[in-house]
Amino acid sequence: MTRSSSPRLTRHALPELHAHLLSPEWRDPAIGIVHLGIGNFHRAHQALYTEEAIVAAGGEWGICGVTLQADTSKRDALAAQQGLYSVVERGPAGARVIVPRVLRKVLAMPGDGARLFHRLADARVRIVSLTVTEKGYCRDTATAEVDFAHPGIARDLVHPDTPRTVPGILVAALRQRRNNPFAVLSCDNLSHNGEVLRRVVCSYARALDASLADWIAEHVPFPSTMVDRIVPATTDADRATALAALRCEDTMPVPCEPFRQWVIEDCFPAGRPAWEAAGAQMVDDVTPFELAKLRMLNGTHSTMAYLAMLGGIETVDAAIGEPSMRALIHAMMTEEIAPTLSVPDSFDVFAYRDALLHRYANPALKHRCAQIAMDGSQKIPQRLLAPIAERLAAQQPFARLALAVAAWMQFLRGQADDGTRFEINDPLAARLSACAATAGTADALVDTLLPIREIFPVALAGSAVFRRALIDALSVLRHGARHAIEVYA
Ligand code: CS2
Repeated sequence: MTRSSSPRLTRHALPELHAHLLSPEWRDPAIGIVHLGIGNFHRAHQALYTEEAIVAAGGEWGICGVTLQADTSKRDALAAQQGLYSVVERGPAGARVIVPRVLRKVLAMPGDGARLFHRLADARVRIVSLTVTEKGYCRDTATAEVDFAHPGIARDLVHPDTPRTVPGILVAALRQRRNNPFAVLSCDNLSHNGEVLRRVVCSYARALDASLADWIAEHVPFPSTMVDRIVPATTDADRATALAALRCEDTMPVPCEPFRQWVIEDCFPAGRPAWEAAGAQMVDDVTPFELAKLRMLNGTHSTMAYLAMLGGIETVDAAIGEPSMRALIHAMMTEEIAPTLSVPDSFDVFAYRDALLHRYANPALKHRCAQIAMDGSQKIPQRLLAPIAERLAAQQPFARLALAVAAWMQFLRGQADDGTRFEINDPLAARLSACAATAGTADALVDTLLPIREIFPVALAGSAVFRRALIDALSVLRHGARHAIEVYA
C-alpha cells in the first residue's frame, strides 16, 4: 500500500467527521466491557451495537479490546488512532462509512498481562465478551471440558497467574472478582456458546481450585448469543474507501455487509448496555436462533467455500452467482436443513433462506471463500455434522450435507480441480494434511478421517450410511466440483 500524505485518523479529526458519526453528542464512557479478540467481527458488530446503546441510553460501557495474537501490530495500529477506525458498510448501492468511538483502549496479550488483570479487577468492568473463534475455546469436544492436552492449557495450569489462553485468562480474572463477578459473553459461532464456555472455564478452574470452580458455576453468568454479520478481511480497497470518505488515513477499517443481527440471552445481573435500543433481540432462550443461523448460514457458507475452492471460484457472490450452486444451496436449506430446526412461529425459515441467498449475492463485499474455508475441523461439527446426525437418526436423506463434508475432505488434499495448490489453515492442519496425503482412494480418505474424534462424534463415525454417502460424494467430486454441484443441485 502506498502511504497517503493525509493525516492519520485520531480523535482530533472527530469535529470534521459529523457525517460519519452515530451522534453529534458524545462523552467518552468509562470502560465497562473488556473484549477478548479485537478482530474485524467485533469491531463491526458488538462495538457498533454498544455505541448505539450508549447514544440512546447512556451508561459507562466503553470497550477495552484485547488481542490474543502474540503480534502487537493490531494494538499499535489502533492505539495510533486512539481506538478509532471506520466501519465500511458495503451494499449494492455503495458504501457507508461510520467511525465508532466506543473503543477506548487496546491491549495485547501476553505482553500487556499486568495491565489487563488490573483492568479486570476493576468492578466497573461488568462484562467480559469474546470473539476468539472456535479454536480459542481450547475445548475437548469429546468431553465438552477444557482440552487438558492443549499445550497452552498445560502451560497455563503451571503458570495460572500469567495465563495466555482464554480459559486461563477468564479464570485468573474471575479469581479476583469473587465479590462482584462480571458476566462472560461468548460471541462465537458455537451452539450453546455460553454453556460451552461455562463448562470449559469450570473444568479448567477445577484443575486449580475446586472451590473456585464451584463458585464460578454458581455465580458467574454465561449468557448465550447468536451473532450475525458478514465481515470479510480488510483489503486496500477498504483503506481507500475510508480515506476518500474521511480524508484521514485509517489503516484499520472494517468492511461489512449492511445486515446485522444479535440475539442475546438476557442474563446480566450486574447490568448491560441498552443493546435493544440498537436493535438487538433480548430473549430467554437463544437456541432456536443459534441453530438456525449456524446451520442455514454458516453451514451453507462452509459448503460453498469448499466446493468453490475446489472449483476455482474465489468469492461468495461469484459462487452463488452460478445457477447450479444457487440451486444446490437453495435445495440444501429447504430440504435438508430447515426440517432440522424448531423455530418459533414468528420465525419464517423460508424468508430467512431467501434473505441469506440475497446477502450472499452482495457484489460489493468480495467475501473470500478461502477465509470461510479456514479452521474446518472446528467449524464443520456444529454446521454440518449436527444436522447430518439428526437426519440420519430420523432416517431422512442428507446427500447434500454429505457432499459438503466430502468437499471438505477433498479440500484437505490441498489442490483445486485445475491443479492450483492452496494452503490448509487449521489447528489440526498437519494431521489432516498427512491423512489426506496418504489416502489414495475415496474409501481410504473417508476411513482415515472419520476416526478423528475431535471432529466426528463416535455414532456418526461408525455409521455405514454416513460413510457410504461420503464415498459416493467423493466419487462424484473426482469428476470436478462443478460437476458435483450440477449432480447434487
Ligand atoms: C463464516 C462466518 O468465516 C466463516 O466461517 O461462515 O464468519 C460468517 O460470515 C459469520 O458468522 C456471519 O455472521
